[in-house]
Amino acid sequence: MFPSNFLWGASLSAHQTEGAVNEDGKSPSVQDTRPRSNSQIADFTVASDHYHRYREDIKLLAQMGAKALRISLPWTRIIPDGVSEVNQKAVAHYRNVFQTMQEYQIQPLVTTYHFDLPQVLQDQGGWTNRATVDAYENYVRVLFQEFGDQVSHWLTINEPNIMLLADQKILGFHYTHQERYQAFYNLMIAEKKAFQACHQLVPGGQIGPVPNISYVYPGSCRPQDIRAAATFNAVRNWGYLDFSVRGLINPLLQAYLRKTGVDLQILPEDQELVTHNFPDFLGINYYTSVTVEYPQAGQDRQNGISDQQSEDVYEKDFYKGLTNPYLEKNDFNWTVDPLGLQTTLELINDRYHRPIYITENGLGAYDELTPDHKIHDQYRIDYLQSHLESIQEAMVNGVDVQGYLPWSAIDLVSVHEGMKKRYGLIYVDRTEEDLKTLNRYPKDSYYWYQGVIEHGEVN
Ligand code: BGP
Repeated sequence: MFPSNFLWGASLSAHQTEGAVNEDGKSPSVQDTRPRSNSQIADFTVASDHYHRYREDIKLLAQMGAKALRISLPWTRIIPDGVSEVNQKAVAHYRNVFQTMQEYQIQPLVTTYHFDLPQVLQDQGGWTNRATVDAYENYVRVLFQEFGDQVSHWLTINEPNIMLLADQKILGFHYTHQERYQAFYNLMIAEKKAFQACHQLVPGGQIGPVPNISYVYPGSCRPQDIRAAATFNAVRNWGYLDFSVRGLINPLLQAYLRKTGVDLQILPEDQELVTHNFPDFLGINYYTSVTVEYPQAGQDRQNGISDQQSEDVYEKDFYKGLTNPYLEKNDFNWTVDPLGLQTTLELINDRYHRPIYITENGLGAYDELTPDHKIHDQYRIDYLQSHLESIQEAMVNGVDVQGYLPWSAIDLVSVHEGMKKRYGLIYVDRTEEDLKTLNRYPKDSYYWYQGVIEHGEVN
């Protein structure tokens, strides 16, 4: 049984759902401009039309029993030039969104920024330019002032680790190694400024980071493989959370940065900021696990940590991803590993001692709409059920998990695969090529989740 105050909900991001890219003063983000290699058609122009249909979506989620909804706010709508003028039309729109949630007794969890940096800022170097930190601080201060009376729970920056490590696929361009880690540092400083500003401006406000964490297995018990897994864990997972929660650069990440010749530009005033501003809780996005070994001579290939697929991971002299023979995969080659989630939660609890919200977890799949508008997604139910069972086990073992907000509330444009790959509890009737009706149809998983919420248990 989950506790009666457990925050059952679901998650979305702005650019993947809203559409309306040319409306109400929005400027282009790096997501609007990035080349979409494997999906030319399902761009973000219309997406799931959530900007116009948010009332309908919130109502459906309320009928499912949701007590919370995680959305993101688009910087490009709130401050279209990235740095100065606040767009009052956008502020009015999101005040209405939060008002609607309140009417349905749905608590918002709000991500300040989910992959969609204003293109105007990217043109000036994006996160490699320290001026972007100042622009972000100004932006979040606007958010806390405008919405602090409606939103108490904030999330800073969605998955900075994945955004940077999978730059080409997510952002549409490549950082050099030095740029990537300067961007990492600047993002982490930006996050600290958001902690500080939230605590100053939102009475009773709470804020947390939202990294993507994958459990990392060593390919064998060979010491070199253990070291490879430890380094990859630091680079992919702990580097971000250690900076955020402990205010330090993880020693294995330090070693990696030193060996790879990274020279971070750190300002003298950063130390004070970094060691005095901390999160109230952790948002954790979890989908999969990764297995790595130490790369043997002659195994050279292109460096990459391109997304959530173990086999893409490679960095000469550090780690090489491989298939874990003990685990199954989904249709998109992502390993399915609920026990990895339990272990991850227990480790995070041990390292950071903070309440946790699962802010993303879900199954991307090819859903098929039947002629009578049903989606029989037993595969998604199985995925969600097994992960919820793991969460429950972790909670029994003392981990303070406060809520579960699976990805995603409604179907949306997948970062990597457009509309082919669906995550929603609610189907959105469009294909890659055809906007069709954009009607919403609850899937079997929606009704299953409704039962889970109602009874507070998974079985
Ligand atoms: C996370 C992102 C989400 C979402 C999800 C699934 O990393 O925060 O925005 O897209 O991954 O990824 P994809 O759409 O590529 O399957």
